[in-house]
Amino acid sequence: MAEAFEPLRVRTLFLSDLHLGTKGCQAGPLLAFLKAYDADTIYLVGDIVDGWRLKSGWYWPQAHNDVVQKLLRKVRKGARLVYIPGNHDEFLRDYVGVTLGGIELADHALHVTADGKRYLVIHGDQFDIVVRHARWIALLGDGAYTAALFVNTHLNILRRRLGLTYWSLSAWAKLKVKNAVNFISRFEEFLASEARRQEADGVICGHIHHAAMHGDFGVAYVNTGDWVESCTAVVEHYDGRLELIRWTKETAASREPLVEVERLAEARRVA
Ligand SMILES: [Mn+2]
Repeated sequence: MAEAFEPLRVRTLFLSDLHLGTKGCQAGPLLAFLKAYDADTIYLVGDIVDGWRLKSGWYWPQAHNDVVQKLLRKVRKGARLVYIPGNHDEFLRDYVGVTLGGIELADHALHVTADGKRYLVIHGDQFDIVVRHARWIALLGDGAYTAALFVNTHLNILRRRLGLTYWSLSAWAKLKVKNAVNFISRFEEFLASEARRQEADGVICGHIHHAAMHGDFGVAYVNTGDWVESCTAVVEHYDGRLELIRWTKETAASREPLVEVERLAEARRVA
């Protein structure tokens, strides 16, 4: 069905939070999406394979294999694939800097769009502690920010060594529903400020399973969302325009993949 029409070719494809290896992963719609889009460069922005879940019980149906095969086929056909591990696939962080079977593993990346905008591409879990303790860190200043980033990384390495599960900001925020909106905007604000710190025009991240594209915090904030709940992805067209795509049954059926077009708000660069 979906194979009957040519995939739409885009310059770049950004996907995150697929959580392959869990029952939550919507592999069917994801496969349909991957058939509908082809890209020169593909960024996998973390939590692609859920290592934490796999450890406590193997769940790997054929559909999950199909997704992996589809991605590898794109690489064989010439696509550049950059895999930026997240907290659920952090076992891959040991291989950062390595190229495995044509797949580049990186901690984060700097992507330059066709129109010359520079984007920091990063999963985002690195900021969990910073976001959670934002008030204290603001009071304590710059050193506290760097310290919190350090603690965040090392605390989770320690938890992994102790065989504990990853402490997840997004899961925690969801439990505290009335605060969730607060956490989302704080996360967005920190990611935006990190982009500014690295002198980028914006950030493209994942982690909190909340797709978004705006310039509310001075630089462009782009979150690819996830393939557990929302089935969203971000594409860059050949003119450098970024688009957030929400893949629905209707999109797949209509053969017109671009349902929801959210123009990137012109980022107000803070001088
Ligand atoms: Mn994550």
